[in-house]
Amino acid sequence: MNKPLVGIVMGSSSDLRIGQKIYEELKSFNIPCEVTVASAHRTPEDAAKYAANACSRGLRVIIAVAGLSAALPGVIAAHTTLPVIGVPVAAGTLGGIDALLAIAQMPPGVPSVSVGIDGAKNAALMAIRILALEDEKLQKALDDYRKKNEEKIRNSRTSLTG
Ligand code: RP5
Repeated sequence: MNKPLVGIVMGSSSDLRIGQKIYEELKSFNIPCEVTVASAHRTPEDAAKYAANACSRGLRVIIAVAGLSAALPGVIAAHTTLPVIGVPVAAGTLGGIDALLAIAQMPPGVPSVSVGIDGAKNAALMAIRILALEDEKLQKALDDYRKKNEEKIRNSRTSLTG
């Protein structure tokens, strides 16, 4: 089995509905990946250790999935120089806005980027774009994907006029 290139870290097993979608999207491009649970607040040492060892284990991108006061992507970013993509989860009373802001509003020097709330698909696709920078075959797969999407949109035009 190939060594994972993308690490999906979730703040809780309750984030699995998002983690699973990311995993499936990555798998549809044959990207080796792994899924882990480590919480920035409940198991902070585990989260820090995961991030600190990620690069030397061969990971190239980390996708951190968390809801509520989502510190996980930031904590991961604080312990690695790998690109960190945060996925804010619609958990709790604020519907994910809290997590979105927590991920996006990182202090200068410690970047984590955020996709939209519950944005599993785009998180996976962004990770794939990063990997494709050094992988021509993957770049070609992304081009094919984009063309297929174009076709889908064109074919979905309605015939309503007037
Ligand atoms: C966050 O709190 C997790 O990422 C999850 O989205 C949310 C709720 O966690 P649980 O109480 O379901 O474990 O840390």
